[in-house]
Amino acid sequence: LNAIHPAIAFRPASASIVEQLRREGYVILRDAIDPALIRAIDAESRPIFERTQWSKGSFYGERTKRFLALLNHIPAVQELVLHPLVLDIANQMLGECDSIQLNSTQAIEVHPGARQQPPHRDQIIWHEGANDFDFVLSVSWPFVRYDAEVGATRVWPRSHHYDGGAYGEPVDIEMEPGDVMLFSGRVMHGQGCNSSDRIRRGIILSYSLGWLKPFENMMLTYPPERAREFPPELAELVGYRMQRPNLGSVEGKCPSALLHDDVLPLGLEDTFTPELARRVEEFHASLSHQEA
Ligand SMILES: O=C(O)CCC(=O)C(=O)O
Repeated sequence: LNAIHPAIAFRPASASIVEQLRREGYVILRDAIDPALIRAIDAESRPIFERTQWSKGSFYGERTKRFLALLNHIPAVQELVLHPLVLDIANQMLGECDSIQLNSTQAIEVHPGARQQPPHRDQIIWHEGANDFDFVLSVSWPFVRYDAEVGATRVWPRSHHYDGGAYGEPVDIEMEPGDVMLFSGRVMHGQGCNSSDRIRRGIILSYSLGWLKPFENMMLTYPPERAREFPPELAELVGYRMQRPNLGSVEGKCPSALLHDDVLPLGLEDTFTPELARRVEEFHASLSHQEA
Protein backbone atom coordinates (compact mmCIF):
# COMPACT_ATOMS: atom_id res chain seq x y z
CA LEU A 1 0.00 0.00 0.00
CA ASN A 2 1.12 3.49 -0.82
CA ALA A 3 1.95 5.51 2.32
CA ILE A 4 0.20 8.71 1.22
CA HIS A 5 -2.93 7.11 -0.21
CA PRO A 6 -3.73 4.16 2.02
CA ALA A 7 -7.04 3.39 0.33
CA ILE A 8 -5.27 2.60 -2.91
CA ALA A 9 -3.91 -0.84 -3.68
CA PHE A 10 -1.16 0.10 -6.14
CA ARG A 11 -0.72 -2.01 -9.24
CA PRO A 12 1.75 -0.88 -11.90
CA ALA A 13 0.11 -0.01 -15.23
CA SER A 14 0.44 -3.10 -17.30
CA ALA A 15 1.11 -2.59 -20.93
CA SER A 16 -2.14 -4.38 -21.71
CA ILE A 17 -4.28 -1.69 -19.99
CA VAL A 18 -2.72 1.07 -22.06
CA GLU A 19 -2.85 -1.12 -25.14
CA GLN A 20 -6.60 -1.68 -24.69
CA LEU A 21 -7.20 2.02 -24.10
CA ARG A 22 -5.31 2.83 -27.29
CA ARG A 23 -7.12 0.15 -29.28
CA GLU A 24 -10.72 0.44 -27.97
CA GLY A 25 -10.71 4.04 -26.72
CA TYR A 26 -11.69 3.01 -23.19
CA VAL A 27 -10.81 0.56 -20.45
CA ILE A 28 -12.53 -0.51 -17.22
CA LEU A 29 -10.42 -1.29 -14.14
CA ARG A 30 -12.34 -3.44 -11.66
CA ASP A 31 -11.70 -2.96 -7.91
CA ALA A 32 -9.37 -0.03 -8.54
CA ILE A 33 -10.00 1.44 -5.10
CA ASP A 34 -11.50 0.51 -1.74
CA PRO A 35 -15.30 0.99 -2.04
CA ALA A 36 -15.28 2.36 1.55
CA LEU A 37 -13.48 5.47 0.27
CA ILE A 38 -16.07 5.83 -2.49
CA ARG A 39 -18.89 5.46 0.08
CA ALA A 40 -17.31 8.19 2.22
CA ILE A 41 -16.96 10.56 -0.75
CA ASP A 42 -20.51 9.74 -1.83
CA ALA A 43 -21.83 10.59 1.65
CA GLU A 44 -20.07 13.97 1.50
CA SER A 45 -21.47 14.66 -1.95
CA ARG A 46 -25.15 14.19 -1.05
CA PRO A 47 -25.80 17.40 0.92
CA ILE A 48 -23.88 19.33 -1.75
CA PHE A 49 -26.08 17.87 -4.50
CA GLU A 50 -29.12 18.82 -2.42
CA ARG A 51 -28.20 22.50 -2.64
CA THR A 52 -27.04 22.26 -6.27
CA GLN A 53 -29.39 23.59 -8.94
CA TRP A 54 -30.63 21.47 -11.83
CA SER A 55 -28.41 21.70 -14.89
CA LYS A 56 -29.65 23.94 -17.67
CA GLY A 57 -29.53 23.01 -21.34
CA SER A 58 -30.01 19.81 -23.25
CA PHE A 59 -26.34 18.81 -23.32
CA TYR A 60 -25.88 18.69 -19.56
CA GLY A 61 -29.51 17.55 -19.31
CA GLU A 62 -32.23 19.15 -17.21
CA ARG A 63 -32.70 16.04 -15.05
CA THR A 64 -29.04 16.11 -13.98
CA LYS A 65 -27.19 18.00 -11.26
CA ARG A 66 -23.50 18.81 -11.53
CA PHE A 67 -20.84 20.68 -9.60
CA LEU A 68 -17.14 21.29 -10.09
CA ALA A 69 -14.17 22.29 -7.89
CA LEU A 70 -14.27 18.96 -6.11
CA LEU A 71 -10.95 19.41 -4.31
CA ASN A 72 -12.60 22.28 -2.42
CA HIS A 73 -16.01 20.70 -1.87
CA ILE A 74 -14.85 17.16 -1.02
CA PRO A 75 -11.12 17.16 -0.13
CA ALA A 76 -10.94 13.32 -0.09
CA VAL A 77 -11.35 13.42 -3.88
CA GLN A 78 -7.61 14.10 -3.97
CA GLU A 79 -7.13 10.38 -3.31
CA LEU A 80 -8.85 9.69 -6.63
CA VAL A 81 -7.05 12.49 -8.48
CA LEU A 82 -3.70 11.11 -7.30
CA HIS A 83 -4.52 7.44 -7.87
CA PRO A 84 -1.06 6.14 -8.90
CA LEU A 85 -2.25 3.70 -11.56
CA VAL A 86 -4.59 6.24 -13.17
CA LEU A 87 -1.84 8.89 -13.14
CA ASP A 88 0.62 6.47 -14.66
CA ILE A 89 -1.81 5.63 -17.47
CA ALA A 90 -2.69 9.33 -17.99
CA ASN A 91 1.00 10.16 -18.35
CA GLN A 92 1.38 7.44 -20.95
CA MET A 93 -1.73 8.44 -22.90
CA LEU A 94 -1.04 12.19 -22.91
CA GLY A 95 2.43 12.04 -24.34
CA GLU A 96 2.34 15.25 -26.40
CA CYS A 97 3.44 17.51 -23.56
CA ASP A 98 6.11 17.92 -20.90
CA SER A 99 3.68 17.30 -18.02
CA ILE A 100 -0.05 16.64 -17.71
CA GLN A 101 -2.51 18.74 -15.72
CA LEU A 102 -5.86 18.26 -14.01
CA ASN A 103 -8.49 19.43 -16.47
CA SER A 104 -11.76 19.02 -14.59
CA THR A 105 -13.34 17.51 -11.50
CA GLN A 106 -17.08 17.09 -11.90
CA ALA A 107 -19.71 15.43 -9.70
CA ILE A 108 -22.80 14.27 -11.59
CA GLU A 109 -26.23 13.10 -10.49
CA VAL A 110 -28.49 11.64 -13.18
CA HIS A 111 -32.07 11.50 -11.94
CA PRO A 112 -34.92 9.19 -13.03
CA GLY A 113 -36.35 10.40 -16.31
CA ALA A 114 -33.05 11.87 -17.56
CA ARG A 115 -32.78 11.65 -21.34
CA GLN A 116 -29.79 10.18 -23.15
CA GLN A 117 -27.00 12.73 -23.58
CA PRO A 118 -25.92 13.55 -27.14
CA PRO A 119 -22.90 11.40 -28.03
CA HIS A 120 -19.75 13.50 -28.15
CA ARG A 121 -15.97 13.54 -27.91
CA ASP A 122 -14.57 15.39 -24.91
CA GLN A 123 -11.78 17.08 -26.85
CA ILE A 124 -14.21 18.90 -29.14
CA ILE A 125 -13.96 21.86 -26.71
CA TRP A 126 -10.47 22.54 -28.09
CA HIS A 127 -10.60 21.16 -31.60
CA GLU A 128 -13.28 19.61 -33.79
CA GLY A 129 -12.13 17.09 -36.36
CA ALA A 130 -9.80 14.15 -36.63
CA ASN A 131 -6.78 14.06 -34.36
CA ASP A 132 -4.24 11.33 -34.04
CA PHE A 133 -3.47 11.99 -30.39
CA ASP A 134 -5.40 12.53 -27.19
CA PHE A 135 -5.81 15.99 -25.66
CA VAL A 136 -7.61 14.63 -22.63
CA LEU A 137 -8.18 11.42 -20.67
CA SER A 138 -11.44 11.19 -18.72
CA VAL A 139 -11.87 9.00 -15.67
CA SER A 140 -15.31 7.98 -14.39
CA TRP A 141 -15.69 6.84 -10.75
CA PRO A 142 -19.22 5.55 -9.99
CA PHE A 143 -20.63 6.04 -6.48
CA VAL A 144 -23.52 3.63 -7.10
CA ARG A 145 -24.09 0.70 -9.43
CA TYR A 146 -24.04 1.89 -13.05
CA ASP A 147 -26.19 -0.28 -15.31
CA ALA A 148 -28.09 0.29 -18.55
CA GLU A 149 -31.36 1.14 -16.70
CA VAL A 150 -29.80 3.84 -14.50
CA GLY A 151 -28.06 5.52 -17.46
CA ALA A 152 -24.56 4.03 -17.50
CA THR A 153 -22.18 5.85 -19.83
CA ARG A 154 -22.53 4.59 -23.41
CA VAL A 155 -19.26 4.29 -25.32
CA TRP A 156 -18.75 3.67 -29.02
CA PRO A 157 -15.68 1.40 -29.08
CA ARG A 158 -12.89 2.41 -31.47
CA SER A 159 -14.68 5.63 -32.51
CA HIS A 160 -11.52 7.54 -31.55
CA HIS A 161 -9.97 6.33 -34.81
CA TYR A 162 -12.31 8.71 -36.76
CA ASP A 163 -12.76 6.13 -39.48
CA GLY A 164 -15.90 7.25 -41.20
CA GLY A 165 -18.66 7.75 -38.64
CA ALA A 166 -20.30 4.30 -38.85
CA TYR A 167 -19.26 3.34 -35.38
CA GLY A 168 -21.43 0.31 -34.75
CA GLU A 169 -23.24 -0.39 -31.53
CA PRO A 170 -22.40 1.40 -28.28
CA VAL A 171 -21.67 -0.49 -25.08
CA ASP A 172 -23.23 0.43 -21.73
CA ILE A 173 -20.38 0.65 -19.23
CA GLU A 174 -21.68 -1.29 -16.25
CA MET A 175 -19.66 -0.67 -13.08
CA GLU A 176 -19.80 -1.03 -9.31
CA PRO A 177 -18.42 1.45 -6.74
CA GLY A 178 -14.64 0.84 -6.61
CA ASP A 179 -14.42 0.28 -10.38
CA VAL A 180 -13.24 3.02 -12.73
CA MET A 181 -13.50 3.65 -16.46
CA LEU A 182 -10.80 5.56 -18.34
CA PHE A 183 -11.67 6.87 -21.80
CA SER A 184 -9.93 8.78 -24.53
CA GLY A 185 -10.88 12.39 -25.28
CA ARG A 186 -11.41 11.22 -28.86
CA VAL A 187 -13.89 8.41 -28.17
CA MET A 188 -17.60 8.98 -28.80
CA HIS A 189 -19.64 8.56 -25.61
CA GLY A 190 -22.50 10.04 -23.58
CA GLN A 191 -24.57 9.36 -20.49
CA GLY A 192 -27.45 6.92 -21.10
CA CYS A 193 -31.09 7.63 -20.25
CA ASN A 194 -32.18 6.86 -16.71
CA SER A 195 -35.28 4.66 -17.05
CA SER A 196 -34.99 3.40 -13.45
CA ASP A 197 -36.26 4.90 -10.19
CA ARG A 198 -32.69 5.25 -8.85
CA ILE A 199 -30.33 8.24 -8.95
CA ARG A 200 -27.06 7.65 -10.80
CA ARG A 201 -24.33 9.43 -8.84
CA GLY A 202 -20.57 9.60 -9.41
CA ILE A 203 -17.72 11.79 -10.56
CA ILE A 204 -15.74 12.29 -13.72
CA LEU A 205 -12.18 13.57 -13.42
CA SER A 206 -10.10 14.45 -16.42
CA TYR A 207 -6.44 15.10 -17.14
CA SER A 208 -5.17 16.97 -20.19
CA LEU A 209 -2.05 18.02 -22.02
CA GLY A 210 -0.29 20.55 -19.80
CA TRP A 211 -0.27 23.31 -22.42
CA LEU A 212 -4.04 23.45 -22.98
CA LYS A 213 -6.45 25.87 -21.35
CA PRO A 214 -8.20 23.58 -18.83
CA PHE A 215 -11.99 23.14 -18.64
CA GLU A 216 -11.92 24.50 -15.08
CA ASN A 217 -9.81 27.54 -14.32
CA MET A 218 -7.68 25.67 -11.83
CA MET A 219 -5.47 28.54 -10.63
CA LEU A 220 -8.50 30.66 -9.67
CA THR A 221 -10.30 27.65 -8.18
CA TYR A 222 -7.22 26.74 -6.12
CA PRO A 223 -5.34 30.00 -5.43
CA PRO A 224 -1.97 29.84 -3.63
CA GLU A 225 -3.46 29.94 -0.12
CA ARG A 226 -5.50 26.81 -0.94
CA ALA A 227 -2.86 25.03 -3.05
CA ARG A 228 -0.35 25.45 -0.20
CA GLU A 229 -2.38 22.79 1.67
CA PHE A 230 -2.03 20.28 -1.19
CA PRO A 231 0.69 17.66 -1.51
CA PRO A 232 3.26 18.99 -4.04
CA GLU A 233 2.15 16.56 -6.76
CA LEU A 234 -1.44 17.81 -6.51
CA ALA A 235 -0.34 21.46 -6.55
CA GLU A 236 1.61 20.68 -9.72
CA LEU A 237 -1.43 19.05 -11.33
CA VAL A 238 -3.57 22.15 -10.75
CA GLY A 239 -0.97 24.39 -12.41
CA TYR A 240 1.82 25.21 -9.96
CA ARG A 241 4.46 23.94 -12.34
CA MET A 242 6.29 25.21 -15.41
CA GLN A 243 5.50 23.48 -18.66
CA ARG A 244 8.91 23.07 -20.25
CA PRO A 245 10.12 24.87 -22.26
CA ASN A 246 9.46 28.22 -20.65
CA LEU A 247 5.64 28.13 -20.42
CA GLY A 248 3.52 29.39 -17.53
CA SER A 249 5.88 31.40 -15.33
CA VAL A 250 5.00 34.10 -12.81
CA GLU A 251 7.52 36.95 -13.01
CA GLY A 252 9.78 34.51 -14.86
CA LYS A 253 9.69 31.95 -12.07
CA CYS A 254 7.91 28.64 -11.57
CA PRO A 255 4.46 29.36 -10.06
CA SER A 256 5.27 26.88 -7.27
CA ALA A 257 7.32 29.75 -5.80
CA LEU A 258 3.96 31.27 -4.80
CA LEU A 259 3.47 28.32 -2.46
CA HIS A 260 6.64 29.13 -0.52
CA ASP A 261 7.91 32.34 1.00
CA ASP A 262 10.28 32.99 -1.89
CA VAL A 263 10.40 36.55 -3.14
CA LEU A 264 9.80 36.43 -6.86
CA PRO A 265 12.88 37.79 -8.62
CA LEU A 266 12.66 40.01 -11.66
CA GLY A 267 14.24 38.48 -14.75
CA LEU A 268 13.95 35.32 -16.77
CA GLU A 269 15.60 31.96 -16.54
CA ASP A 270 15.51 29.14 -19.15
CA THR A 271 13.27 26.22 -18.18
CA PHE A 272 14.09 23.58 -20.78
CA THR A 273 13.53 19.91 -21.31
CA PRO A 274 16.89 18.05 -21.23
CA GLU A 275 16.60 17.54 -25.01
CA LEU A 276 16.07 21.22 -25.72
CA ALA A 277 18.90 22.16 -23.32
CA ARG A 278 21.17 19.79 -25.25
CA ARG A 279 20.23 21.41 -28.58
CA VAL A 280 20.89 24.90 -27.24
CA GLU A 281 24.29 23.76 -25.90
CA GLU A 282 25.06 22.15 -29.25
CA PHE A 283 24.27 25.40 -31.02
CA HIS A 284 26.62 27.33 -28.75
CA ALA A 285 29.30 24.69 -29.14
CA SER A 286 29.03 25.03 -32.93
CA LEU A 287 29.35 28.82 -32.61
CA SER A 288 32.49 28.52 -30.53
CA HIS A 289 34.03 26.30 -33.24
CA GLN A 290 33.30 29.04 -35.77
CA GLU A 291 34.53 31.75 -33.42
CA ALA A 292 37.76 29.86 -32.67
O1 LIG B 1 -21.92 10.95 -17.12
C1 LIG B 1 -21.66 10.32 -18.14
O2 LIG B 1 -21.94 9.13 -18.29
C2 LIG B 1 -20.99 11.02 -19.29
C3 LIG B 1 -20.99 12.51 -19.08
C4 LIG B 1 -20.33 13.23 -20.19
O3 LIG B 1 -19.82 12.67 -21.11
C5 LIG B 1 -20.30 14.70 -20.18
O4 LIG B 1 -21.04 15.31 -19.40
O5 LIG B 1 -19.53 15.28 -20.98
